[in-house]
Amino acid sequence: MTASPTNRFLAPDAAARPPAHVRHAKLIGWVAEMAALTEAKDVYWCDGSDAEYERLAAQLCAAGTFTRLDPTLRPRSYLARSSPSDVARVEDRTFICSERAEDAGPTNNWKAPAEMRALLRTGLADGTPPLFRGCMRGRTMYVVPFSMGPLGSEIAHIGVELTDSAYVAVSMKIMTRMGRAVLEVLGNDGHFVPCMHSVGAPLAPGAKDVAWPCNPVKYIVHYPETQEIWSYGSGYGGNALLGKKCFALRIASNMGRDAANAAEGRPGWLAEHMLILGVTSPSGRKRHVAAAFPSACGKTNFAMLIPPPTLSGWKVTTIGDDIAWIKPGKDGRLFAINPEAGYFGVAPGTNEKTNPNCMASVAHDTIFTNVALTDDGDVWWEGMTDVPPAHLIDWQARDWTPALAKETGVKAAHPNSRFTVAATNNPALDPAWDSPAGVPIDAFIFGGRRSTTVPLVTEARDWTEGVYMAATMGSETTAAAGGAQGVVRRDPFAMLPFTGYNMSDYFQHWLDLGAILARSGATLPKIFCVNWFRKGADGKFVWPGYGENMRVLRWIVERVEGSASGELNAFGLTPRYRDLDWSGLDFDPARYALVSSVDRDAWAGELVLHDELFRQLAHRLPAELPEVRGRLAARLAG
Ligand code: SAT
Ligand code: MN
Repeated sequence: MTASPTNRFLAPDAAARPPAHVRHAKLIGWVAEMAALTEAKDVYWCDGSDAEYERLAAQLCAAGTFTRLDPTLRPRSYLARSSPSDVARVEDRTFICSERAEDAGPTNNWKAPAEMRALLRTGLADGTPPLFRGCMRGRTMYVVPFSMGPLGSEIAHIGVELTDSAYVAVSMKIMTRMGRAVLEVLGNDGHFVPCMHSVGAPLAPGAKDVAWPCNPVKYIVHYPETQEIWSYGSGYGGNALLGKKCFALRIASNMGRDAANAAEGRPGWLAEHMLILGVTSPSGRKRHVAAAFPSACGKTNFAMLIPPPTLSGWKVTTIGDDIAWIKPGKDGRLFAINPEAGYFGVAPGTNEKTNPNCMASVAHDTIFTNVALTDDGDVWWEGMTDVPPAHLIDWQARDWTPALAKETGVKAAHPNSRFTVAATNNPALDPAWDSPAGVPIDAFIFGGRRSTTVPLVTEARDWTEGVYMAATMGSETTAAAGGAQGVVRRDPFAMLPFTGYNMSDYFQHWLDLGAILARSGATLPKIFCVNWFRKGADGKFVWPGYGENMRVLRWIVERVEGSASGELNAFGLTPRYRDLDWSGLDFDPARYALVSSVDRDAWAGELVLHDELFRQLAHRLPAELPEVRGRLAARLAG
């Protein structure tokens, strides 16, 4: 490698001498080039071992990034506190840099790749240096090889993240199949997606580091044509764990679409913001469901659901809690894998009642970020217990008491505080969760967070109407992303922040895939739309949610089986009160009406919002969607 003249801290040849087991010339060359650009102090190749995890965790404790939790209360677990300026995904700083702006489409931020490369990597014409030059000075660059999907599976893809954050390296060990085994699969010339990450906080010689280095300037950048990711300035979640939203959704959605060719009858595949669960009926019949919800709308809870006692013959098992890669099998059925190996879930609201499986999962070997610390060295967050502890250290390391919270409203845990935990910690893990072939999907569910308008559950009349439902889905925004919360925005397929190309083309891809599979004689999954979040006049949720969602899931599965009935309305098919199993739940028809009614006026208003979305997406919008809208309007008027 050529060390740049300003490269004072780079151990000479640090990157040029990778471990003996690394044989991939292109990877070695790229690592050397990036070490030179970033002027990293040294380069460390992660092997993914437990010993390495423990070493890095100890180092993070020494640096003040991690606090080791009490070994009896929370064995082998840590608490990290981020900078208050780095607590969520930054959608306004996320870019899809396709060659043509129209291929990113109106819902993505776009910059020409050449312009972005100048900004990040090569420097501006006026001499402004690129953001990545020297950005790792004084820091180690970790080389993190990872597989999204079971190692060696035909559906899986490999990435390599270079990062100057040890927090990211240990998180990637939990969230992906990470380390030396991945390099074995990669061999001498296997394909990998390069994922470049820096917190953007070079350390001057002798300077004291902060616990959570980051930069006020942030860029989360994707180049779909060359399949590259460049992320700068943030160490948090999806901004920094690049296998997750950046690769497994934004880049992978491009891969799945690029693999399709409608004219040649090639369906391609889907990369979706979906949990995957297995549902086993009392008779032992197993079905699989993939469900899309926006961030922080309960995907993890749904994926780990425990049915209420009266439905205890039913069983739900988790394949994935956030992302699904879905490919047609030889028989035309759709098979899904979870590309991830862990959960990066929202902590607040999680408790023994709402999600006991999750509480068991995070009982040990967990990294917590931005939750509160108890006086005995455990964690706490809003909603974990009815009565909060008398004293806590809050997520910003300040004293916290219930009285203070009452007075000022200050939260002990950040609303987007998270746990990072391996899937194998989950007591409800499905035996097929790591199956290279994936599981066959029988139903898709799309759900938003809507306090009004959208009924509890509706089955689409057919694939096209299902795509319409998903495309026009709205949801109230949550703390998972920066910006205003509780505002209804259209979030097509819960993919608004994650589709790595033009949203209209994405709709077309779904329609084409359905048409191609239907032509081949395959039975397509049924499509449903759900809403757990309708509120009553008192502002409280009407539907109890959580485990009680089993009642809806049962109806969905029985619709797939052909054994449950419902009633057609303007929007689709919904269960009547008598079509659901109410045993053990005090929920009368009047309450059911509050969560299931389709109000004509509200829907007239909703259609205006659909029109707004279609106007925004008019360029290349599939004609089928306005056609469905026309039919819907006619039924509402009729
Ligand atoms: O921060 S993440 O993108 O990983 C979580 C989410 O928004 O779903
Ligand atoms: Mn998510």
